[in-house]
Amino acid sequence: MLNQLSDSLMTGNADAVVSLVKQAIDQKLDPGDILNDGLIAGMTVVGQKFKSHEIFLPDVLIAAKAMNAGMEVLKPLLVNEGIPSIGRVVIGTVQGDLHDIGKNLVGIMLKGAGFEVIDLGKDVAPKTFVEAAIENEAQIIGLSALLTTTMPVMKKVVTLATEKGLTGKIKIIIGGAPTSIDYANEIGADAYCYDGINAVDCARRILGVA
Ligand code: B1M
Repeated sequence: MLNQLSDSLMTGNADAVVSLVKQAIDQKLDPGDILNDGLIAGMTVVGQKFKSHEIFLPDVLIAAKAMNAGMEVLKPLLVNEGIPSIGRVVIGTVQGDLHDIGKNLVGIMLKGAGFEVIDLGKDVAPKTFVEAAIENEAQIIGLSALLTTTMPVMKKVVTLATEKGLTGKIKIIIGGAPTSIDYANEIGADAYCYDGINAVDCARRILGVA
């Protein structure tokens, strides 16, 4: 069933994706497996095919829509509503970057772990991140970038936060396929997180939550 789910995502068949996610849930498959082995597995192949010019941007776009439709169905199982907040995170995809699927997932994982998440969306300017973090008294700013060309915006956020005297008060975590621990160190971010689960670990560690 998860292979069928991946295949439906690759062809951008949102109706089939929604229906298969519902069936997988009904059959008590683990939500993490549905996400990783079904939805993310399919999207990984889409990325590979796009890179090798087997498919084109509109195909990627409809696959992304199907992915979002599937994630909407899965979301309630990944988020525990009503548990007390253990910290506040302002999250967004950096300016110039429209990739928000991974960022959305990270937000879902953080919420599921008990963080309050303020999602600024995609294409977010450095100033907006910093102002939102101050206004909302967030402890963490989470930055996502999927393009090598938008990674430098992360440095701009770190620089602006430093200029505003926020060093040590608000921690900055980064993630997204082209980023790395080395890049986090280079720009002075507080942590690099590999995926949503790792982002939860990073955020917990940063706030000293067991
Ligand atoms: Co684009 N795109 N895209 N794309 N796209 C990539 C990223 C690319 C790698 C494809 C490729 O060439 N193989 C390539 C980037 C190359 C590079 O810079 N090195 C690329 C390109 C080139 C482009 C355009 C420039 C194409 C064009 O116009 N010619 C264009 C740019 C538009 C823009 O942003 N300004 C573009 C557009 C698009 C769509 C709009 C069509 C669509 C995005 C739709 C959307 O997000 N709403 C899209 C998609 C879907 C992809 C791929 C296929 C899939 C991305 C995705 O959603 N993955 C992608 C190829 C790939 O990554 N395999 C590709 C699934 C998601 C769950 O994973 O986003 O990696 P990911 O998130 C992970 C981790 O990275 C991490 O955790 C997440 C969960 O595990 N993570 C964090 C992410 N953020 C984090 C933050 C954290 C912690 C962890 O803490 C705060």
